[in-house]
Amino acid sequence: MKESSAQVLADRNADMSTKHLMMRIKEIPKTGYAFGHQDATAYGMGWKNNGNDNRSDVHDVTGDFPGVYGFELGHLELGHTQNLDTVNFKLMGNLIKKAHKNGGIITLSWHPDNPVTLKSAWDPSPAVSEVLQGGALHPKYRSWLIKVADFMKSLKSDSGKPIPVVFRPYHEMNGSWFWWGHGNCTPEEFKRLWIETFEFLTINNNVHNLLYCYSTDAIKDEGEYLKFYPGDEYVDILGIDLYHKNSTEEYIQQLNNNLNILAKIAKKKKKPYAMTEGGLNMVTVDNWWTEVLDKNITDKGISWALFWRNAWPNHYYVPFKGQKSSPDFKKFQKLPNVLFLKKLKKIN
Ligand code: BMA
Repeated sequence: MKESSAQVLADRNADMSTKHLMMRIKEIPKTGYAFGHQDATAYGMGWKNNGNDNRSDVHDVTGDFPGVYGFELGHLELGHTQNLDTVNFKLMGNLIKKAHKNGGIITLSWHPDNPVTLKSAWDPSPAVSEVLQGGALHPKYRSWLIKVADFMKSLKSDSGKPIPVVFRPYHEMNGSWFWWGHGNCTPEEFKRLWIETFEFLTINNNVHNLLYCYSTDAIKDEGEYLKFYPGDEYVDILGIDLYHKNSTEEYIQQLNNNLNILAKIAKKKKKPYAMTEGGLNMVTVDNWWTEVLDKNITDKGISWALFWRNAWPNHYYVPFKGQKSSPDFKKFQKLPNVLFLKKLKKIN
């Protein structure tokens, strides 16, 4: 690969705004890394945005908003008005617009239902071969992708410019819990799914506001990371999802080991990289943000780290007012290398 080709986006016809987003993402590690939260402004602990709120649990605690905003497209493919987590898609569009206007970066995940069984994304029944070109469900799957394309194209700023987003479909494919995951399709089928999705969105549907992010779950080595990788020409950003599930020691080891592997791969490929999901459910360690997280990710060169949603009292990943890790989270927000919205918007 030529030196310069690494600067080219997967989508050769990407909008100017998409190229600009890529530049910002590459620029971030020179200062630090951005802090992200899933569904940050859609709801939080004990509240739900009715359309008029400008609120996030992160802001309640720190007085600053996240730099990166994750939203989820699951059930868009079915034509539903709200996603699988009951976020209305119109509201989502407005929250994306607001986050973008304020200088935030948007990343979209997608947990599409299993197209064969019509059960959830977590139904591992084989389905990928059915939706690929030549498969019985290929036309139906295309109708799903058209809905995704339409939503992406509807994202426009006040002045009518396309809002660029990081699209992160078919994530955690090295795990076997999703229908597109390990053991439920072959790596070759997965790569076809990625490439056909990419081509259908860009070529057939003229979607040009996406950066494509490939993200695995935790890995044991470089080989596992790249097993399903569709190729440099179809990917802009490399991601990894790292959750603190067992002991703190184990997580510290995993952060260091996995982010070093990711950094090594990404540097070879000259692509930016990020911790695309993660966190400690219910943040049960008081000084988790500064001592467990920041200390072990700060020197890795990631562009951002995104924490999962504040869904219920026993399923949340960032503090809300009064939560035990709040004091430490405030310290974390003040670290010069940790970019919440106020600092991230300066990188433009
Ligand atoms: C999972 C959980 C689910 C949710 C899904 C998609 O990790 O939070 O409750 O439906 O993500 O957002």
